[in-house]
Amino acid sequence: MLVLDIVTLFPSMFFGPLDAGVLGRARKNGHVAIRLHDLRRWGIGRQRQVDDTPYGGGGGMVLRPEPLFAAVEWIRTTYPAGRERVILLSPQGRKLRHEGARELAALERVILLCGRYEGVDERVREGLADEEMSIGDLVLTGGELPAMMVADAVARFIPGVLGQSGAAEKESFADGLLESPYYTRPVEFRGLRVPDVLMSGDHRAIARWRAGQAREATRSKRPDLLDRDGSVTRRTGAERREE
Ligand code: 4HQ
Repeated sequence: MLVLDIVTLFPSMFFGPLDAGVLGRARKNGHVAIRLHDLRRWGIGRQRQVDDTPYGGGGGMVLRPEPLFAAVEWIRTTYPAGRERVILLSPQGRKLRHEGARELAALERVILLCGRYEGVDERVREGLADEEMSIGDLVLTGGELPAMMVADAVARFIPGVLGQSGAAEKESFADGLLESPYYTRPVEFRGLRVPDVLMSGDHRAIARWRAGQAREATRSKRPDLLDRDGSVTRRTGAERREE
């Protein structure tokens, strides 16, 4: 079982989103455990202070290092774990991707640190986090929503979390292409028909059609996933642009 220890100033943000659907069921079934830790608990002094003004000026507030270090140390002492990783959610991090989520799912424990305000004291990066992870090139008000995205994406890779459909579905993304379109009943809706091939019962023809649709969807919507010759190599956008 994978354990996610999430350190945050806003634990209540996680109530609800993690309880519903596939992730909620995975937690109930014991495939994944999520523990929330209120950073305020390790705040400094009578005010339980967790933030302060940045040295050198510039305005805004920065999370102090001590509460974050104390939180991680408390988690480690209270719940010892073997293979673990400490991840700081930050726009400076490596982008969260399918493969990255798969990697994390193989660990015993992941500690997710959610920042707020202008960010965290640099010493958290230097001496506490094993890596930084970003959910995309945009700025959010905190690391909580990104942490939920990590939790959701990682849970899908834990055996038993997805049913039979899941195994096949992972396969289809593993080829690096977008998925082909899906249709269900009715056969005709407001003049739009389900492609005949899908109702032909010819499984080889259906597989061929789907492969062609997947390639075409990828070419038109996400050409960045393809090489110049139209082939798929599993590389990041940055790696591809460097060529
Ligand atoms: N943050 N991917 C937390 C992000 C972010 C992202 C901005 C992280 C604010 C305090 N996190 N700081 N993008 O926008 O992970």
